[in-house]
Amino acid sequence: MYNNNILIGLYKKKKDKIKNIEYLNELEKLLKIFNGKVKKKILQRRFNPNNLTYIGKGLLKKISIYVNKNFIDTIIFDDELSFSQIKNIEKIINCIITDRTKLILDIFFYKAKSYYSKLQIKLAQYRYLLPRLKNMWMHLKKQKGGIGQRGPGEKEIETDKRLIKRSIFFLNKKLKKFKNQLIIQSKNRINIIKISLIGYTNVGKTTIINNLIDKNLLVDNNLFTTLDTNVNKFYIKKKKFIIIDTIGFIKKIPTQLIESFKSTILEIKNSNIILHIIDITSKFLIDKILFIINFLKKLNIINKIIIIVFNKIDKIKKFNINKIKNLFLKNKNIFINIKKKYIYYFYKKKKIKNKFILMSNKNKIYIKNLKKNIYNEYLKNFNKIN
Ligand SMILES: Nc1nc2c(ncn2[C@@H]2O[C@H](COP(=O)(O)OP(=O)(O)OP(=O)(O)O)[C@@H](O)[C@H]2O)c(=O)[nH]1
Ligand SMILES: [Mg+2]
Repeated sequence: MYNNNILIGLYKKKKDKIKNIEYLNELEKLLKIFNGKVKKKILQRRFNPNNLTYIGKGLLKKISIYVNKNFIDTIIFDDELSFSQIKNIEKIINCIITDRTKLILDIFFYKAKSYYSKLQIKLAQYRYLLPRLKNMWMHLKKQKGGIGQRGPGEKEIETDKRLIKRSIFFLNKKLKKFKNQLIIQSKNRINIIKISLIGYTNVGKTTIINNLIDKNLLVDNNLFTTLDTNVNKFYIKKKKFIIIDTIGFIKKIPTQLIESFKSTILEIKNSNIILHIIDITSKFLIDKILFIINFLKKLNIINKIIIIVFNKIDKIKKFNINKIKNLFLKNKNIFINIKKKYIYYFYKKKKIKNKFILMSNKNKIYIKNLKKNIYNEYLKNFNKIN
């Protein structure tokens, strides 16, 4: 599986095409984790996915010929497929049919190291599997024709379903225990300022932490390098801070994962300062910023101090701040005041103001700048604590 792959996605309007090509490029980067090769990327223009086969049957038939000629073992669709879509496509094409969600879950499973992240991922995998098993049962029932008749395989599916439900129950129980431990831990840390780093995967979150506190946490030019929330302490002017590295975001993140990673989210919720890290060189920058802002909104993490950090500025050849400003001007929801170093966005018609800083991990001066900003925020807001 995942050796020779074809990637398939959709786009609605002409203007969406580039963005959707980028999604496929992202899938290609994800496959690198398994050393998988991409033999073909296909984008079809349609308003909605076909209920039965996601893309049109004609195109599927063409792909089928290509699959047989080029030893393709897996086709990955950019959106989550239903059980019946997979079954229908499998009738036309002779290889493994899967989707972005399954690929991300497989990567998390492959890379998770700590006991608890393994539990969280197991839970996400079972959540992905359960509705599919239910459908598998319906599928067999239809094949058999009669209601009440039990065919071969049904019993096994029933048993699997029961086993999975039981596993979900026990995993939830174990994770609840873990969450309670976290709540106690964070109560014990009430006098310590907690900073969470959040952002898209590969933007440099872990590198920033390594530079700030002289650590040697794993950093790589790959997606999803950090899969365990990392809590580290450090001092600025003898004041103790805790800094938390979190799992990177990705567009179309599987809902099963969000559900399972509640304890990670709790760490973000309990932070006093959030550093929202952005790779200034990434494509569709505003899109990614809005995606994270919306995510925070959904979790009701909105009235926090958020410092937006534009990282990797050493990679921009000629650093042109106005270029960035123009990028923001195009968007009604979010804009930037370069002189005052603020980013604004709207939430329920209320203007939210966040500080921003520009930095690069190649330059210690910027790290000092970051430390200074963190400390200033602390002084402004947490004098009461002491
Ligand atoms: N040029 C340049 N590269 C950087 C900078 N900061 C980080 N990087 C590189 O970006 C890549 C990703 O860095 P990480 O720190 O692993 O990124 P991350 O956000 O922790 O990624 P995940 O753990 O996957 O979410 C690495 O190859 C870093 O060396 C920077 O300021 N400039
Ligand atoms: Mg990391």
